[in-house]
Amino acid sequence: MNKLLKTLPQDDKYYMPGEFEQHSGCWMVFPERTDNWRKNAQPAQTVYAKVANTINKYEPVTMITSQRTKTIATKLLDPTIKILVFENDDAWMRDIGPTFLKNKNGDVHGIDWIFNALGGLNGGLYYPWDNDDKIAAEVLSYLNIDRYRAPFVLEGGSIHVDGEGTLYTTEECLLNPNRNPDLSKEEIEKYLKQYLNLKKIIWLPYGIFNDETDGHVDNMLCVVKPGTVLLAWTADKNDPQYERSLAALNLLEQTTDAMGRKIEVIKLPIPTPMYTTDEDTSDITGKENSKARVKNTRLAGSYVNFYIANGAIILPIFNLPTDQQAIDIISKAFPHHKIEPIYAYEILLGGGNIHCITQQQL
Ligand code: KQY
Repeated sequence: MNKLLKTLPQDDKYYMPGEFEQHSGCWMVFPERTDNWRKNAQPAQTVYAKVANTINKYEPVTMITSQRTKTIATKLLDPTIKILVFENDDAWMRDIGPTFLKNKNGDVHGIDWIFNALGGLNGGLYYPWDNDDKIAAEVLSYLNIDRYRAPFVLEGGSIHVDGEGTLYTTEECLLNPNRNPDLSKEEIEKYLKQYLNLKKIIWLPYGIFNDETDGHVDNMLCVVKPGTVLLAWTADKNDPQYERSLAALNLLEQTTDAMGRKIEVIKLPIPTPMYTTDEDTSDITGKENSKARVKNTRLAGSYVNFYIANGAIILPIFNLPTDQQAIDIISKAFPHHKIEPIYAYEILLGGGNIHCITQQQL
């Protein structure tokens, strides 16, 4: 049986590797809630299955379902994908899954962060969230991996690391009073350093415009390798995203990472702005316990929200002219990875994208 550890990862010399390092697999949760996913969640289930089947070509995928969706998931998923039934509240494995850590011998531990559905009763995205808060512990228990229960609220989508002591995050999210209202910035930094074994936190001011996650960094920036990042970018000064990306660029150009390197920033233009239509929002039922979906809302589209699998980039695309430019820039940044573009508008409608629905296991 796995243990609940009472020590700190930093003292135990465990750290979080960059996502670009080798994984032993990937975890996902199957979507079903009809107050977030239109048309009885069927279009979302189809695209989640496509993401899972694609990742599974590169590393083994495990899919969590409820008892209710096990049969449909079994039909849609490649038979080599393992399906486990754990009750859940929504389908954002990046945010509810464990963060896997390793030490220099390759031993693995996991962090189980406190989860409050991205803001609890103060702007959170759904209610209740108690099943989702249990998922990380359930996964670690299933895998027999020892677990740290962190004493503060954090979602996996709000952090990126380079595996060499640097963490990237946003003030917009981590300092939002709906996450840890009793902690100062310095206290949050101290906890991040203790739990992820870091030397330097780089605080971007904002994430993507109108992102309901309160600016998760995984929609704004990702680490290509230590010292190099891709940054969501627009050159359109009239786009509200412009000031956000410019503020991030200015900060990144003026700082160094934990190893003292200047950071190379590769600009990755955002998709042409997308707005929800009547068809996107009208077929959502039972809206009391989750964020309302309103027509004409600017979606938080970004090409940065991809998953780095072993040897492949699983990239959201939107059937827009901007897709090809993103593929070209990402191919150049990851010359040894195959780019696997997936039409992912349906995941975007639910409030995130491919990175948000996946969690790598070491
Ligand atoms: O990591 C994410 N992007 C989660 C988004 C949750 C959206 C819930 N509607």
